[in-house]
Amino acid sequence: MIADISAARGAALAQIEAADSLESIAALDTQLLGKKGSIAQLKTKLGGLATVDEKKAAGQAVNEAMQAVSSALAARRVELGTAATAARVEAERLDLTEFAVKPERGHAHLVTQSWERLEDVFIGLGFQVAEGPEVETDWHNFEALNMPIGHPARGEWDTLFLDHAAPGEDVGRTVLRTHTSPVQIRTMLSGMPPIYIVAPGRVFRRDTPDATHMPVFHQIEGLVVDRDITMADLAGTIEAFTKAFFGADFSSRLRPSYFPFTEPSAEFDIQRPDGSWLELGGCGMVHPNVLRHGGIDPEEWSGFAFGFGIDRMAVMRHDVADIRDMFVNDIRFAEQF
Ligand code: FA5
Repeated sequence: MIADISAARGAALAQIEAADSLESIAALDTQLLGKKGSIAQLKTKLGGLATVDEKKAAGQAVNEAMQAVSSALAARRVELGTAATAARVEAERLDLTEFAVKPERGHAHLVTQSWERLEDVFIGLGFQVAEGPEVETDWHNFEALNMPIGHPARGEWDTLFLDHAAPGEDVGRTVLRTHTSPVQIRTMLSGMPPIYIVAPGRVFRRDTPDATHMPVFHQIEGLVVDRDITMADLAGTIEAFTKAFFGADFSSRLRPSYFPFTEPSAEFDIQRPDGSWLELGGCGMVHPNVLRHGGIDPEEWSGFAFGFGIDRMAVMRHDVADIRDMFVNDIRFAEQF
């Protein structure tokens, strides 16, 4: 009898140990401790024992077994309950760490970066930043720049006119500025020399987009008007700018050229450390007629001016094969710079 009780107790404890959920513990509770449970069933056999001592010993063994099973059930219930809670907490956990990670930040477009760096470098060289309107009068864009109506050089700039020609005139009087040079005139008219300004801005031409041309692009203009300004000041300024902007191992050169608003005129190129030359823009000594249109006496003052394409410079500098990539806003392109 004692051996049976001990066997039943052992089997029950093993079942409890093997239970892997709170549901199976609940089932075992009824099954093992209920009236029809294996141990309770042994109780019914106590009456058949021969002696009082035997009955007593067996009764005690049954009670002890019941108690052992009961506390094993309770212990396993706590164990499984803790595991279930932990699993639920893990499953319901909100991952807030993404807010601790810094969100990815964008950055300025290559054109904007170049524009801002150009301003910084010229401010470092003692220039101030000026600006003018994108919608310009024909007078500021051409005439004051020594290109009267009918001047053949007007054809160099494929102009977008905003109004029709008045009767008896060949062209309209309002244009989308074809270059930043009209800011020269506006600056001269708004104050007296000395003038040391740069004017970055958007310009427009009736150019068909291709690998090196856009109908809307950006230029930066420079204008210096002071006493005794010479071509040497122009060359020195271009050289100082080249080294400050591109690096000490870059240099510059001027090549003779023609612009109606400068005399003499030049193209300026920069030389890369590998020896190759890049054509950057135009420059020259401000034409006396332009100074006069700006209300400045060319007998007393002289000056130089320069202008170049910001986008064109940026694509050359970064070896971008097609200038149109600068305007498509493809993130895969933009994020490289
Ligand atoms: C001018 O526009 C003159 N105003 C520059 C100047 C200023 C000369 C002051 C003398 C004194 P040009 O048309 O060459 O010049 O244009 C200057 C630069 O603008 C070019 O060298 C090129 O870098 C850029 N550019 C011209 N057309 C385009 C275009 N369609 N797309 C992109 N960049 C252009």
